[in-house]
Amino acid sequence: GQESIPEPPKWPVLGHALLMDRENPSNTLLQLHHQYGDVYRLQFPGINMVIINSNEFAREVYDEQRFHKAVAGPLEELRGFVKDALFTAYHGERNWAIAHRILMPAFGPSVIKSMWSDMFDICSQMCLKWERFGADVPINPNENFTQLAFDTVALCTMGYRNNSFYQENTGSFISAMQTFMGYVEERTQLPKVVRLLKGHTDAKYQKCQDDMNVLIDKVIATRRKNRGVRRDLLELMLYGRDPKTNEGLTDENIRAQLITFLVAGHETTSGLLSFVMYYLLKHPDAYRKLQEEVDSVLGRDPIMPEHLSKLPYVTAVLRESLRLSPTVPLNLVQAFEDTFLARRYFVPKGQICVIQFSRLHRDPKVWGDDAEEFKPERMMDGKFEALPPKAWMPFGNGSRACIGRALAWQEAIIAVATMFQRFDFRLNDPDYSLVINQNLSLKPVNFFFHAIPRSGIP
Ligand code: MNH
Repeated sequence: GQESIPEPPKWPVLGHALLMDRENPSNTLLQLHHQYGDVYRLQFPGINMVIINSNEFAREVYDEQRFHKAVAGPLEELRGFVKDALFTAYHGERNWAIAHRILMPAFGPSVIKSMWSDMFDICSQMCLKWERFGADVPINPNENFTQLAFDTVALCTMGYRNNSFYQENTGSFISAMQTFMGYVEERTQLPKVVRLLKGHTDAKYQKCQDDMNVLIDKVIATRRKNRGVRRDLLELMLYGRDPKTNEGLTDENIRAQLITFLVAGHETTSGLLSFVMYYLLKHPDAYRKLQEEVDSVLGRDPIMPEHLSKLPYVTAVLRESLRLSPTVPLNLVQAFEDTFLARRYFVPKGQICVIQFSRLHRDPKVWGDDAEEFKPERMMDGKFEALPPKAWMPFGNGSRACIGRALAWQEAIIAVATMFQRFDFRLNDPDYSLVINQNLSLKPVNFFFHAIPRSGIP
């Protein structure tokens, strides 16, 4: 039979807007999940969503025959700037397919491996800084890891050195980007009508975009004059041809793609590293196991590509952190045609569905009664590979999944292994309990630690 999707009581016009805890929406979402079940409907002015909270329903909406990526909310706002670049392209948009075919090889295993020494270089800058500051200075992971992640993507994809660790602040590009992303967040909170009426009239909003464009245009122009100095993503974008249409990318599109990599690649990876530190510092057993693995595999040597397969515990810690604290907290998809979920809930064509990773990743049917606990052991010894389909989705789904996954992964392993090889860590506040800031990405708030250089490691 047919049933309607459960829905909390709502106000006229505002719908469920007043229900949401603005500071911490995940509190409300947790409560609604318990109250209304694995699938329920929410309505805000101008948008109506079906919220997906379990593996059973995720498997349905991740069926690419029935649902496709939706560009709505913050993605729609970001699209105002970077248009049809990979992350913000509409489903089926022509330039997405062309760029995807040109760029996929550039994110392949051999290219990612060739980024090794650049990644290690940036990570060493961070470690040197911590060594010089010493054990007494509290370290803000969000700041440090944002600098690490930003400098890494900028260097690895386009040969640009932001030198964040040598600057007083993060540098003008990062601050322009952060201000801009602040606007994206702010505007996403507004009803669509208000957004359309306001337009993008704010001069500061425009200036951030101009600043970013100017810098990226310089990077592109310099490379045009120095063809072949690096074999990186920028080179491929400038001179690569789509094997299918034989078309290349326009300079405007390349600029948008580069900015997309920086936007998509720095907060996400930075948040992952912050949460890894949080979980390790709160779980001394896991901390000890990880450091023992690092010591026995690396000794005093710098990490090399051949070490990767010998660090299963480091890998499991990253996976488990992303399960409990997926730094991209949700995914939006849309129905191709009228359809039913679980054969009984009607979903009309175009319906937006929101997959809540924090709920999906705690589905007790998949993860068991200890789903809330941090246990890296569940992510190793073949158990990760044996998970049911669509159980662990922090990098998204199918053709629109994260193109930077292997880059982020290699960067994170280099960083975690090198940090624990060179330092011991302790919490600044031993009683710190996790407060999460949920904007476009998740990060821990007011979290500080100390890095104590280990004797005997150069
Ligand atoms: Mn990334 C898409 C998560 C690192 C560049 N990324 C996605 C999606 C998720 C995601 C989820 C799918 C979004 C959607 O369906 O709407 N990304 C992550 C996480 C990390 C990450 C959790 C780090 C940890 N991403 C990176 C890095 C880069 C990058 C690093 C760039 C170098 N991501 C992208 C791009 C897309 C994307 C580009 C869009 C791909 C496409 O749609 O073709």
